[in-house]
Amino acid sequence: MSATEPTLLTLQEAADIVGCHYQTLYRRVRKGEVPALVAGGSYRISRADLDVWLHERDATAGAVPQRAERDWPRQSDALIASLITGDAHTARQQIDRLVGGGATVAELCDVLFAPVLYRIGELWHMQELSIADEHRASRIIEGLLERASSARPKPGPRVGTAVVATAVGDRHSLAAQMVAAGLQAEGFRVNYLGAELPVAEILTMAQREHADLVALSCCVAEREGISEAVRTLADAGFPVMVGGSGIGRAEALELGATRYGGSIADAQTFARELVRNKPR
Ligand code: B12
Repeated sequence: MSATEPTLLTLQEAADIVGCHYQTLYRRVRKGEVPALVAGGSYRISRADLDVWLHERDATAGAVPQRAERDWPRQSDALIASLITGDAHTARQQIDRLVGGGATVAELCDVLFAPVLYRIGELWHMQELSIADEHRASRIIEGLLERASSARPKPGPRVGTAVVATAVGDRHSLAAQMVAAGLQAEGFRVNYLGAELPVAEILTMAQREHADLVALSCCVAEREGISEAVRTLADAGFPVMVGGSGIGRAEALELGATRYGGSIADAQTFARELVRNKPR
């Protein structure tokens, strides 16, 4: 290669540098967040572009997980193996070890649980896992998330109140549960409402609890529920944060969201900003 030729990395090579699973990077590339080009039928990322992206990412103090010291791809493989066999006990032990070693809730969600769920989805799509296998795996992850989230509660008074849900038409509660766990780890009092809630119910809860923030997760292409929810909550004056694999930044902002987040770390960054700017 000549000195002027850019170094092009495969997704796996770039993911190793970032310290995330290659599927996480793949998702960011697909969303246009990480610049990439297609060569020989697969994505390539220039080393220079990756360095710029990493620099910007790290400069936004915790906006996405810092480079992991842990071997997350290996952790993902181990967790997938436990989930596929329905071995909740081994999965719990793995999470206890990670939490004991200092892994944060955001890290677990963004670099372990989410990539593992995408993989489960792929296996399901390829009919290598049944619907029952997928349901069992989702249920085990719900339990792991609860466990990780209650392991190290943030001490001190609550810094704010949040309402977290998915809109009508979206049954994917797990991503919302991750947001709830992430905000709780930031010291928020979280009213987690689960999936598919009519907007009138979300609004009433937000008003009654004097919510500082409403977070909505969206994992589907269906738009009626999320559009109505964002519009109604924003019109009522609540900061509305939207995220999830079903929606991108531009669309979320167009619907009227105050902020878009692509990760649990993003949710936490916005929550911290809200607290900093809260009138005393
Ligand atoms: C598990 C699963 C289910 C479970 C959900 C269990 C549960 N309790 O959540 C069940 C079985 C219920 C289910 C049902 C269906 N599902 Co489904 N499901 C999945 C699967 C495998 C994983 C979803 C998940 O939890 N992902 C992990 C989350 C955490 O990832 P994420 O959304 O990217 O979230 C991360 C960030 O985006 C961010 N984030 C997320 N939300 C928010 C919010 C805020 C505010 C912020 C800041 C950040 C943030 O943080 C997270 C962590 O990093 C996906 C596959 C996939 N590729 O995701 C399909 C998938 C989402 N399902 C899909 C479909 C089609 C369905 C069904 C229609 C299937 C059917 N024919 O019945 C139904 C019903 C859908 C409905 N109406 O809601 C499609 C959606 C396609 C689309 N664009 O519409 C997918 C993508 C699978 C596919 N490739 O076709 N599903």
